[in-house]
Amino acid sequence: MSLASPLRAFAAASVFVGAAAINVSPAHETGARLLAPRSTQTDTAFTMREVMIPMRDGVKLYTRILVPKSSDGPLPFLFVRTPYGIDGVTPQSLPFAFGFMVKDGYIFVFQDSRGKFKSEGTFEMQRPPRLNRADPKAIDESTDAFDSIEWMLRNVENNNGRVGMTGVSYPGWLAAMAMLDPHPALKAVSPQASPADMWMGDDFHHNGAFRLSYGFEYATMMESGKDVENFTFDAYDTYDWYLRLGSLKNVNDKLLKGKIPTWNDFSKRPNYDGFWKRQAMKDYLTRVTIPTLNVAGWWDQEDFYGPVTIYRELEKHDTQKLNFLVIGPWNHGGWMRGEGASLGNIQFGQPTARFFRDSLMAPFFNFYLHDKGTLNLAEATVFEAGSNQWKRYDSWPPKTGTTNRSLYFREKGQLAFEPSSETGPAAYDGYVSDPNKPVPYRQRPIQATYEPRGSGWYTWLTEDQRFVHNRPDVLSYELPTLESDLTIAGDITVTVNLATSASDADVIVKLIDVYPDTGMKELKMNGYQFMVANDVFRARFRKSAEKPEPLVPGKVTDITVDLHTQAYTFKKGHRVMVQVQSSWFPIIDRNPQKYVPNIFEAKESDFTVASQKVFRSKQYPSRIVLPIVERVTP
Ligand code: PG9
Repeated sequence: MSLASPLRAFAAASVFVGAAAINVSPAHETGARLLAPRSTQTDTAFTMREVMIPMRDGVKLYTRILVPKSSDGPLPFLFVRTPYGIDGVTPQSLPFAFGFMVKDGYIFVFQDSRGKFKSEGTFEMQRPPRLNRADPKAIDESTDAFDSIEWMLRNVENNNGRVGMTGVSYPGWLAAMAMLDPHPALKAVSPQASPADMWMGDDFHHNGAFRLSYGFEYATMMESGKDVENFTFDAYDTYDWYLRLGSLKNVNDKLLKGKIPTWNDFSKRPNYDGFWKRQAMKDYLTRVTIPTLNVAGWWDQEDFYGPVTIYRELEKHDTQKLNFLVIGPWNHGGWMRGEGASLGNIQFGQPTARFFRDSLMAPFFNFYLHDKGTLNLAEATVFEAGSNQWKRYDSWPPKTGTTNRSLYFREKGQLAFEPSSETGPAAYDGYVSDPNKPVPYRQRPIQATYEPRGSGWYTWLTEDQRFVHNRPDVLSYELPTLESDLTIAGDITVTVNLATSASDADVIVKLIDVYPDTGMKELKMNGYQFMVANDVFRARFRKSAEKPEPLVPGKVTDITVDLHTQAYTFKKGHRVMVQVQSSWFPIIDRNPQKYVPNIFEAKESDFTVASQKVFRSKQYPSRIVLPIVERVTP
């Protein structure tokens, strides 16, 4: 186990699609493919300038400016800021990634964000907005964007005075931050897969449950040096590695020795305190002055909560109708590469990513930065998987046309629209949750997140859930086979009435589409269990995210899990399934199940086997609430 890694990240493609493209071989479904050295062409349509742009505090940021060699008139800028390195951005590589916009005419600008790669200054993970706004030298990501734009307008010839910003994930967040104190020339922004709240629902925690493998691997990758460096594991199956690691105390005691600031923040701040709140975007999203195209992927393994939350928060203030949402059937950044006709084993029947780039993103920027074309963009453009159709909505979630209906957990593993009439203490399903044998979140072996020789990370949300179905520590409930299509559109919640023998518990709930047992074109798709929505809730936070509280052993407690939002058709002949479990390892750290104030300081002896009872009685009805689309009778 060593922190220093011989693997130097190949960060080129990540400029375009977030960290997902770091250290991946071109054989994988990533942006690397877009930048593969397909061309030895030296005659390109762009000239490139490399500059160090001075910020208000004197720090200089390394920036590449790609100017088209010919244009009919002044051009707008398209500006991307990133912590992942911009060495891969060249006149040769640009058309592979941004070809769909090159044709419209842009001056493309890419910048290493503060403290990373060739930029000066200090990197701070998701630096919160500056506190002292009166201080002319105070900086944050918003001022860095502002100062860069000011410099570009003055120093790059033939610009039309307008700037657009975009980016996926961290670069998407940097684009969103630029909107806080926007430069007046910033005329359109598309934050894509931007995190919004790292404690509530994005990369590092979900509802306070710590995303162990991602948090550890990302923090060490970003903060071991000025570039990005992968942590070297001495095991191929990181499930084993994290289990052997034991208590999270060992991370600093044995490995990091306090050298990774973000890990120190994780371990000192397990609850939703001022640190996480100051970093979260919610409180800053109080006005919409710039047209904003928010983009999310239904099966984004990193940041789905973020873009949907940013859209919803902005929407509260969108009096001029400038705020738009697109959600497609993609993993993290999947809309910016390839065709998007499938993800893992799931087929969507059409090139959804290409459609997004050509028909939504390019026209959005063309309209606001060039005054060209008409903008035929719906408030929300949403891909309904299952029926495999794009749908246009006036609001998201839809305000009309759906009814929230409960599906109740019932005896013998059934789901039903009718609640149970059973009473008494025996109306439950039980299982034993053993923190020493946690349920894997994806099929083992679980390669490191950004394992350069290939990792199942990118598509794990689409994996067949049969690999855990019928494990003794996973409960499953199913509706009978559907006699007609069942479509959902909107927000999903689950309430689990749980009694545990211990004093803390994780509740993981998965909504699953079970494909027909026979008749699928591909044999392996017969009976496939495809996860449509999911999340984890750490029971200690049921009453307050700020002040966790133990559970009372044996007492039935209702735990509500937000499964976020979906548009999906469960087809006739399929079945609706819900699975419940208490561990999801190592994406979620092991809950010791014995309540301790800070799980990062748990002792080995705190990890306790727990008996869980999920109630399904009249008094304690566990249920999932689905936004079912009303059928229009002809
Ligand atoms: N999911 C990555 C990330 C973004 C922001 C903060 C931390 C991680 C990324 O792909 O950039």
